[in-house]
This record gives sequence, C-alpha cells and structure tokens, in this order.
Amino acid sequence: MYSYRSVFISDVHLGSPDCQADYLLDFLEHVQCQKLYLVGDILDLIAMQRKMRFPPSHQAVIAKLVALANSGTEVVYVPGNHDVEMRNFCGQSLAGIEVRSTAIHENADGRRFVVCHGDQFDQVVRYSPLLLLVGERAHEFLLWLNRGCHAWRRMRGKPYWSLAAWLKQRIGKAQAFIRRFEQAALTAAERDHRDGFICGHIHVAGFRQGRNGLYCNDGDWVEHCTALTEGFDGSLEILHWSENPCVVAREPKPARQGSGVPETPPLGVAV
Ligand SMILES: [Mn+2]
Repeated sequence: MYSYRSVFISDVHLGSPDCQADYLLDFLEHVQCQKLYLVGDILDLIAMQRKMRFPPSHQAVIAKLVALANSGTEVVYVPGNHDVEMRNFCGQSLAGIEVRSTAIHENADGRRFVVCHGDQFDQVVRYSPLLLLVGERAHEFLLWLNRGCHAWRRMRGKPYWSLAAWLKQRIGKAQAFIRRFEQAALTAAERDHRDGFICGHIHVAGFRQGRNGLYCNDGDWVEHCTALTEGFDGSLEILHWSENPCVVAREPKPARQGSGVPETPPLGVAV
C-alpha cells in the first residue's frame, strides 16, 4: 500500500474509449491518502455526447471514488472543460464528494497552492499542441492508433507504452505550448499570492519552478497514467502507475536568489 497525505489526479476521461480505467482502479486500490483531489476532466461528457458509453470498469471507478469519500478520505472535485456541466454543483457535496470551482490546497509544510483544471489558460496559450499541429481529426486518429498500439503490446505481454506521449515529447511546438501554459499558471498563482499552481488539462505531468512559485501538473489517465502525490512532509512527486509503479519526477528546488534562469526540471514522463 502506498500512503500519502494528498493525491491529485485529473484527465481521467471516464466515458471516453481512451480512458485507462483499469490502471486507475488498480491505482486507487493500492494508494491511500487523507485528501484526494479530482482536478477536472474526470468525466468526458463531450465524448459521451458523441457516443453514449460507460463500461463497467468506468462505473467501478465512480463507485470506488464514492466509497473513498465515504470511508474517511476527503475527496474534492474541481471540474474541467470536458465535465464543465459539473460546475453547476460547485459548493455542493455529491455522494460525499465536494465539488468546487477552484480549491486552495495547504501543504504539510505550509505552502498554499491553487488547484484548478487549467482550461482557463486556453485563451492565453491557444489550443493543445497536437490540435495546433494536425487538427482535431488527426488527434483523434492518433489516439485511435495509440489504442491499437496498446492492444497489440498487451497481446504480446509488453507493458503499457504511449505512442501519443512519445510523439508529443518530440515535437518542438508542443514544448513551446507547454512552456506558455506553465507560465500562464505561474502568473495566475503569483497574482493570487499563492505558492504555486496545481493543474492538469494538457496531459503532461511535470514541475516547473518559477521565480515566485511552483507549477505542478498531475498528468492524465488517458496517455500516461500519472498522479501528483504529497508526502507527509509536504514534498511533491509524480507517480507513474503501471505494472511497475515508479516516481518519474520530484519537485525541483527553488532557484537560488540571483542565479538568473530557474533550473529546468524534466518535463512529462518517460514511458
Ligand atoms: Mn481538459
């Protein structure tokens, strides 16, 4: 059993064929925490509008989250852009899950983070990197190809590997997009006088130490299967869940005063 003070997950996309519900269920079975944040795009109401589907494994994820909320875990749900309708429930409790438009998380070490899905920065950064490059249809095709690749590898007994993730990491424009997104989040955190910003949305887990704050992205359960975790001392890590769970990133140390450019932490995850 993995034990944490807090766990942040987002971009689960339940109801979409790309959701890695089995991995997430396995993760939720093996991880315990005092506080679980669902940082948006948990449900994919857009995909469900196109084709209504909600297989048993997706239902099991909902049942597990509700069970956690009713057995001592504080579960906070901050809806995103694919489950934007859930924002109508902000301020309410759904089956024990607290729905909020934004949350403030206080770390064990006293740092305070804004917790928000991140789609509000779309205006600033304009579109996702792959949409920008190849258009929506091609992005869907890539995800479809990714599913085929996953099925083929599974048949051959190989662990999960993401084609889409591999491509994204290698596309320069995608990296430039990610930088703009990080900067927008850091600026927002600074404006709110917080110590950092915790979000999802772009499906790239990682940290970025800004001049006055820390950017944290918990990734997704479509391409990478990652969560942001807070230990009991307040330290933040990104955990990649697969047959062999591993920590793929730790929060960078703040740049020293006067050292100029902040250090560059690893971006995304190597899967
Ligand atoms: Mn999103």
